[in-house]
Amino acid sequence: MAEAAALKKPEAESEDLTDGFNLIIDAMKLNGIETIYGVPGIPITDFGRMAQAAGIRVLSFRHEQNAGYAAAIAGFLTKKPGICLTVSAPGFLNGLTALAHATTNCFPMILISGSSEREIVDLQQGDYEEMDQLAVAKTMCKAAYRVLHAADIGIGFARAIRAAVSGRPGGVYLDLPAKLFGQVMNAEAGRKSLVKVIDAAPAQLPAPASIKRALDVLKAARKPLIILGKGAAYAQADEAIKALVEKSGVPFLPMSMAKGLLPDTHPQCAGAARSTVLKDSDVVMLVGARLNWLLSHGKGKAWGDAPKKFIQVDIEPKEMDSNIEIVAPVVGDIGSCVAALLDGMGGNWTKAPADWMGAVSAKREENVAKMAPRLMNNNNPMDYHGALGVLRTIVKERPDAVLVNEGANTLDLTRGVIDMYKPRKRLDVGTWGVMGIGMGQAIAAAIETGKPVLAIEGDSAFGFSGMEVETICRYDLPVCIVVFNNDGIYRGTDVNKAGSDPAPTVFVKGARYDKMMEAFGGVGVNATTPDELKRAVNAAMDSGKPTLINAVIDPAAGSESGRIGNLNPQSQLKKK
Ligand code: ADP
Ligand code: TPW
Ligand code: MG
Repeated sequence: MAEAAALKKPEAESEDLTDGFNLIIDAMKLNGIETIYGVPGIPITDFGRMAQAAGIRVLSFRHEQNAGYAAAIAGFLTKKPGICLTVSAPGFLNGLTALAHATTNCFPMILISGSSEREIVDLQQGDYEEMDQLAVAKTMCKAAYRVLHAADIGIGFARAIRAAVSGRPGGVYLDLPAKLFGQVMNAEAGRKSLVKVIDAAPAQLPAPASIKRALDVLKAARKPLIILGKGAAYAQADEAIKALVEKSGVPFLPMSMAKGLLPDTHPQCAGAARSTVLKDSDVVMLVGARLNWLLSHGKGKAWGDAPKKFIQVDIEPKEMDSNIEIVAPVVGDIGSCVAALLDGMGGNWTKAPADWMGAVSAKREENVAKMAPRLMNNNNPMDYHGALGVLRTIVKERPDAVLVNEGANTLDLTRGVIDMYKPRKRLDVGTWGVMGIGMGQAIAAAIETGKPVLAIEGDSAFGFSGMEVETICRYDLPVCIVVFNNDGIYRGTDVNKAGSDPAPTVFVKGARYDKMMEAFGGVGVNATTPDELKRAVNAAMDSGKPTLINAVIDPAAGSESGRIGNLNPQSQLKKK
């Protein structure tokens, strides 16, 4: 039937017509999609122009991967699917990394890609940018769809939106062949074919028995711990989560992107006592956090010898027992689950033992005190702690700013040093520890939140998306990039013992990344001391002008792979 409608010839000159271009735009607008991140080209150039003319914000990037990372993080920030739009084969492939990243991180995103003629692609006759994109995408995302007929555009978008945001959010691929855009159909029939998605991510209520089971386990705990993950940040159930933490009196540990969900300065925050709480706790309640490598799979040295029971709150039932036994699975959306837990706790819940919270606080104070003098150092050349000491204060004074962060030492030390005060203000490399998210995230954060962005970038990390400084200048976004320039990956001190090529981990010594920003009309600053850094960042945050500060860091200050050097395989052969 859809086919018949699509192929129907216009009956008379006067018939009111629409086409694929317009129906796609209408389907997006009907569903509140206001922004597209992408790169133009055949077959989507005109579509981008028309979408812009129709009031959709179309942000044009320099590389699809960065547009994809922007869309992925827009999904995290808004709970609506972030849209990335690419051209066929190579553009599609450039966007695919970000689609896989979105799926891995449980961010809702739709990668929309134009594609070549099906008849030619399927016979492998060598069309322009030929590729069976749908088949390639399928393994990288939660769902993948192709729309062949204009009359199916409405349903195609409805399916893509639902797949992206319902249940465990993730990446969706939507394949739009070139021919679809120009397909003409009756305007009234077209209008009727569109679908406004009702309740795209329906609440998923936990079973009452699962709530009782979880509370029984929690009640019996002597040393309970709550771990908040980025799923909890995504859920936007901020007040309920705060109430759960405070009512229970349980120390909480935020995963990287959950920092700020409750302030890192909250009296129950165990961020600065991480190893102690992992080792000594007896009951651990995971809320929107997976027991993957980032939590040592819930076992081994990091978790100590004390026997532990795990409660897990997650929307994905298959996540339970993924690494170790979960004695109290609570399956549902976090908002509903936390509300049910609070309800079950009633009016006179006994808080977690005070001596446990006291021991955690003592450890935390001890660690904070140990770190304090390092953050005030004025070493020349500047080291990570000296630089981060001033950035930490700036973030404290500007809690609404969004912090984007990637690198190795630059990532691990920033995460540890800089306290966050509000939910969803820290964006970073996520589950994969991927380099390259920086500029895409910075751009999307500025666009989606309207707040200033501070991107703290390793010099290697920055290089993966550095060309987008032009995009930042073009759209005049309030983004301040600080490149921690230590001349390389981990350290700038490696030497090649066998020849004249530089060692694989080092870059041009004394490079001036600030000049890249100046090339496009932004502000560039070279900062060699914490004082210079502080002045430059404050000026950037006040002015809102695109700024890049080349923060010169001692090339010898970092360590191999930052905090995760232990994951590097070691040769068992004796070194010669
Ligand atoms: P982190 O890296 O911060 O530990 P993960 O990405 O490993 O976080 O885990 C996030 C978890 O949150 C995923 O298992 C996902 O299924 C879950 N999740 C995401 N959104 C929701 C939601 N609205 N309700 C419940 N669980 C959610
Ligand atoms: C897509 C491997 C992990 S961290 C890193 C690389 C290349 C860069 C570290 O250097 P940087 O930080 O940013 O200068 P610093 O402060 O330690 O010097 N490719 C991808 N992702 C990852 N994670 C890598 C490579 C890697
Ligand atoms: Mg570096």
